[in-house]
Amino acid sequence: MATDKTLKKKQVSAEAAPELDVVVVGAGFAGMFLLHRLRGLGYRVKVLEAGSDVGGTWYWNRYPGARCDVESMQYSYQFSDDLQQDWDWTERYATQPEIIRYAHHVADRFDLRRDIRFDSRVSAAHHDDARRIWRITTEKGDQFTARWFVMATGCLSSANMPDIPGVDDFAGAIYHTGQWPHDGVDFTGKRVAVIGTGSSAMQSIPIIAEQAASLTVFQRTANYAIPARNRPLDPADVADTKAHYGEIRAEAWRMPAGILFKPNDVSAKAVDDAEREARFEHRWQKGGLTFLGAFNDLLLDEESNRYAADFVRNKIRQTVKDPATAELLCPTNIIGCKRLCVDTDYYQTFNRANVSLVDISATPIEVITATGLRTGGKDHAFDCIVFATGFDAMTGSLLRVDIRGSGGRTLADKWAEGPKTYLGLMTAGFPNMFMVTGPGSPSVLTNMLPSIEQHVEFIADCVKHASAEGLTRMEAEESAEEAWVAHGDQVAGLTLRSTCSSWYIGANIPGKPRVFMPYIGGLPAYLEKCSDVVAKGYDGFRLS
Ligand code: N01
Repeated sequence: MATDKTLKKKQVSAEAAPELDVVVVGAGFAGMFLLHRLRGLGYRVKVLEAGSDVGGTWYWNRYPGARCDVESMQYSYQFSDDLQQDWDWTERYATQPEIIRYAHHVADRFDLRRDIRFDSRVSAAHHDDARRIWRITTEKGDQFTARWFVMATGCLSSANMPDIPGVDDFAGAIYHTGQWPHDGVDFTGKRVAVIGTGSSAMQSIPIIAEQAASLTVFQRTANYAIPARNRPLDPADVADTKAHYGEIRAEAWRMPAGILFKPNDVSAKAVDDAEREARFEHRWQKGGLTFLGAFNDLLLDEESNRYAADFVRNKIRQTVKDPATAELLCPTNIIGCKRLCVDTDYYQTFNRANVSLVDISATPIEVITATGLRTGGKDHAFDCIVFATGFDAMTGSLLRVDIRGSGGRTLADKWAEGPKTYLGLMTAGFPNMFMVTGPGSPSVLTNMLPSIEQHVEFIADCVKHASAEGLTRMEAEESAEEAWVAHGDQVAGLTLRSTCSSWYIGANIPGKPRVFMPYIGGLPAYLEKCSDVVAKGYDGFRLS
């Protein structure tokens, strides 16, 4: 016979039952895999996506030349061996159209779209403490309730549109690389301005320059780029990788960035000039981000870093014919402090007669006018302006949703001085809310696909564990969170990466707190910590 207590418990659970087990925000690679994994475990899941189809960052970033700078055979899911055996990448670095085709293939293959609501931007998510549920609202006014709420909104999804006066007065067309029109843009015969010289600019500038009548690049800070040396994949290499995918993936998990490559375990200061040059040259010829693995202390020691920076500056001077332009293109900061770029003919593009560079480091763009823009008191006329000005990284997409946790506290209030999380997965005071690759996790310092998969597996295990134990509330403990944040700050302080004005520390967004956001202790250390947490019964999390 049921006691009063058990009857009361039954009544509470009946009225508390939310319509869904999990609401996921975002149908990029994180949201897609979450849906597949959680649905496979029998949970009722709904994914809410602002775009009209899957793909996340690759859905929005369709600018000319957009491609991934992690090699395609590594920047792909590994949860399904059938999938990784069936799918054929065609180039060393996949283009955005090929990555989108892959995302569509995954959506079709696992029948994902039936549980994704597209064109549904989430505006608010409020936790109901009494019922232990989340109420999620979209901009259209649709409402959902769920026990668990996961923000799978990506690290670089909130486009940063600088607040330059006059944008609405411009008579021509304005584009942002991160919100590119789906039917493309034809720049033929146009006078084009590109603002910014980060990865998106460096990928798009060579292609826009081929089409445009003239292209003017407005540079605030020069950036380092290593040649991609992209090429079609050799079918024999693809077959070999597929035959050894398991071992290759396993080895990549042991690398600090989750990317398989052979780093040199020697200081740049421990070799003579000729050997140093030869090692840099070898990496330069191989191409890609692993240039920074030429020595083991390039991001730890300023002198070693200077050797690498000098090497790249010399390459720029050898490539760009006009000495004044070459000098402007030579970065002066620590190489690898801002995210290293990977390019195809970026520096060569400045040898074209229709391309010019304007240094705005000391003279910011004052105003956008009807006919162009003004900087340093000089007017420049354009038909199109391309903002390649990046993103409100890591926290932007989380904070633009009105998220309220326990007691109605807003996430914006909690993070007023910078994001605080436990493992980049949860933040104390926001029960049953997870983030995928949130601030405080290795995320953007790693190959995003494996990092996403690890978070999805962790989250799915939490949900499974809680339901198996009859628990309805899980949250990070404040003390565990504080210790993790302090550890993150401490390891960030050990590297040169935290020393410049990068988006890693929020420096690109006026007024944003300056905090090094990703966890820089390396993927293996992070994985070990996560395993340890689980082995100790979700140490640092409170379950009830
Ligand atoms: O953005 P960015 P992005 N006036 O922030 C300038 C990933 N990604 O879209 O350096 C004038 O790097 C700004 O100048 P400064 C990758 O992780 C990956 O290019 O702040 N200029 C900078 O030059 C990458 O790091 C791929 O002084 C202004 C540029 O705009 C991240 O996305 C491809 C300005 C912004 O550069 C972001 O890259 C593309 C202003 N008011 C992107 N505001 C892959 O290959 C900003 N700038 C995987």
